[in-house]
Amino acid sequence: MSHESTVPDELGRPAVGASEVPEPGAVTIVVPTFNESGNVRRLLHLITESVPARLPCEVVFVDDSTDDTPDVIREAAPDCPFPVTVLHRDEPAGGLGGAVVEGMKAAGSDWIVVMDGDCQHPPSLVPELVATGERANAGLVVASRYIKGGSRAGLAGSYRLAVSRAATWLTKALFPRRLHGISDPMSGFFAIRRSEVTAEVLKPLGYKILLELAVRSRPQAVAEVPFVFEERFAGESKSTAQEGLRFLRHLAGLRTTSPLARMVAFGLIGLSGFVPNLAALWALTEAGVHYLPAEIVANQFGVAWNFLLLERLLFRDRRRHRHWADRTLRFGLIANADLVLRIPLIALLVGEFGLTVLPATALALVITFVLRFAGTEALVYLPRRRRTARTARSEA
Ligand SMILES: Nc1nc2c(ncn2[C@@H]2O[C@H](COP(=O)(O)OP(=O)(O)O)[C@@H](O)[C@H]2O)c(=O)[nH]1
Ligand SMILES: [Mg+2]
Repeated sequence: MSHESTVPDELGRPAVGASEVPEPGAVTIVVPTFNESGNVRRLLHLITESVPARLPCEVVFVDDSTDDTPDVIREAAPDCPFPVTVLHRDEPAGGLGGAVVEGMKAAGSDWIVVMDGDCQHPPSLVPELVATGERANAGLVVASRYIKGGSRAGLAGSYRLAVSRAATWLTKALFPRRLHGISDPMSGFFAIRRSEVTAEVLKPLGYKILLELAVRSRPQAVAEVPFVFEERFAGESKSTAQEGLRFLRHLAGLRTTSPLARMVAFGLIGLSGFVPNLAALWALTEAGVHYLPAEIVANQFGVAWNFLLLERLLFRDRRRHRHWADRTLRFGLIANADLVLRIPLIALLVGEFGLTVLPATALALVITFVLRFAGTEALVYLPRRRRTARTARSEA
């Protein structure tokens, strides 16, 4: 890898030739930076002090800064006894997660350690993370604030402490199996074997990179090493309340990748739709509307409620395949077809299959629910296959 490359190719990564065989037992330290000019010199100094004597290393900064962070790194690089690369991105695709993916693609060593650029993660731990991975034959080694010997001394204030604790608890509760043995899934400090960095790992990552790695493509063996989360050396944290909301949405997205989990979420949202439906029914009948038209109108309130929640929570990332008016119309039709279909279906179950009314109604509810879910997935939010062909034709 070149000593310094500031212009990545069009895929945003430097060319890594076949001749560049990674050194065995070496580490690539990937550092995402956003306006860390006050920290990077000290970080490189700390790495110089504690890593190369114990483990051959290179450092790859993936930088989205608007300040002079890349210049400061370039000035400090010649003093380092290891290669330092800066990949500056003018278009910071994917933010922090995108930056880590770029760094992993550029890494040339057997091991990759991801760490923050603000000196909250002690570089002296880098050789130990890798050594632990080698010893335990693990694919992933997490630096944890939550096991004996670790702490969150640097989390400024009880508010951030409480938020961090609640987020960790919620995350562990949502993924008990996948995160088994990972006490600190929100840690931004971890080592991963390059052989574990598959195409699945390199899919765009969101905000909490480690969490996503563990949930989506968890390596077979995982080890942990305690660490003390230090105070930030200089500058300000980029974490905001907005990032917190993004994280919650992200968590919902991760949790609902399997069709079964999505169906459960779809059902829960559907159940919540009873509230606006019944409220509207009550208001309309109170206002003197006959109950039959009131039922039909009230149903639209439930449908609208469900649609809004589904759009915001469940199908957030799949909205782009169709225009919003198209999605609204299709969803409205599917949701109302359900009402029209249910009575004939109950009649069929009772008349043809000899069920009594209650089981027939229950079965019809289940069948129409599954049909509604499948219909919504397939007819409202599935990518349209012929779309590219059609666009290409219309552009030609
Ligand atoms: N490349 C890149 N790095 C980022 C971005 N956002 C944050 N970072 C870096 O990610 C690391 C952690 O961010 P920080 O603000 O310290 O988060 P905190 O430790 O949770 O307060 C730091 O090195 C930041 O400079 C981003 O959008 N792009
Ligand atoms: Mg920080």
